[in-house]
Amino acid sequence: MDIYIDGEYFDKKNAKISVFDHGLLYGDGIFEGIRFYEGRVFKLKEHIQRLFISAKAILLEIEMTQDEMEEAVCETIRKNGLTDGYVRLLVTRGVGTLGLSPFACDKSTVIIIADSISLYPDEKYKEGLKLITCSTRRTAPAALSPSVKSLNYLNNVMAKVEAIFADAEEGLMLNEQGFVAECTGDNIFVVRDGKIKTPPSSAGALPGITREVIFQIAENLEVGIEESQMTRYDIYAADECFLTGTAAEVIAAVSLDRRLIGNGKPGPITEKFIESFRNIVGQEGKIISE
Ligand code: PXG
Repeated sequence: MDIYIDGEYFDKKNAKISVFDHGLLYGDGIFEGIRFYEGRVFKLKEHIQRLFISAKAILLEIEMTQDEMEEAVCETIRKNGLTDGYVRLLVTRGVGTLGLSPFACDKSTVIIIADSISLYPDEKYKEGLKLITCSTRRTAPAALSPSVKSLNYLNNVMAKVEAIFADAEEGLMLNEQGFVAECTGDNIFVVRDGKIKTPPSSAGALPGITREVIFQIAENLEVGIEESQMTRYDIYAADECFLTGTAAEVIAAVSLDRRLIGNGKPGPITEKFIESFRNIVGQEGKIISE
């Protein structure tokens, strides 16, 4: 495996960064997860744009242009001879002295890993996921905007642990006010009476790139969709529910807190969206081998 660190490639054993990198010391940095299918990188521009906006929000200077970053992602995939997989792209604050100030860091570090990822076992894509509500809340906007894809995922990690301990595959995270935000690593959608609803990003949902694709599919299929403040009741009362994320793709959720959602099986609209999503990822995306 060839891993990109600041323009050079290292094998897995030698791909290392300093213990003085503020990404490690303070979780000071940002990341993206990007998928590629059949030799094309899906929504590459959108991921890189979101990365640069996250960087701006935390005053992190990336010493590359967006075009150069896109090329570095493609080059890393090419170097690894992959056609299908997952890219984990990180930008850390870089090496500095002890102490919080990011201004003690010389320059940011860019890391690109191209690998495979399997978030849920295959059968879960047919059966759907069990969800529980986590007591760990989504990051409050007054602490850090939940739109920044930062290297601070500890509350999401703790929420995931709650889900695993409760024998569920995913955990639902509420915001400080008790409204539905999203799951630990995916956005959430419900279907009721043929219409789709998802929480707005102001409720603590990451502005997901897969979430955007769902809006695009809804338009193509002429299915009504809207952002709406939601409580857990809206999920208990839904006919269908599904989750989206680059790693998770589109997957049904069939129960929440032991209440079956609809009849407890992936619903027809969810299945249509899964099929449509699979078609889109096979057709769109930046071609890697150029
Ligand atoms: N919400 C959160 C909190 C996320 O971290 C999503 C939603 C989905 O967004 P996209 O843009 O991917 O549709 C995410 C995505 C990883 C990893 O290890 C990354 C995420 C989720 C799970 C694992 O790279 N981020």
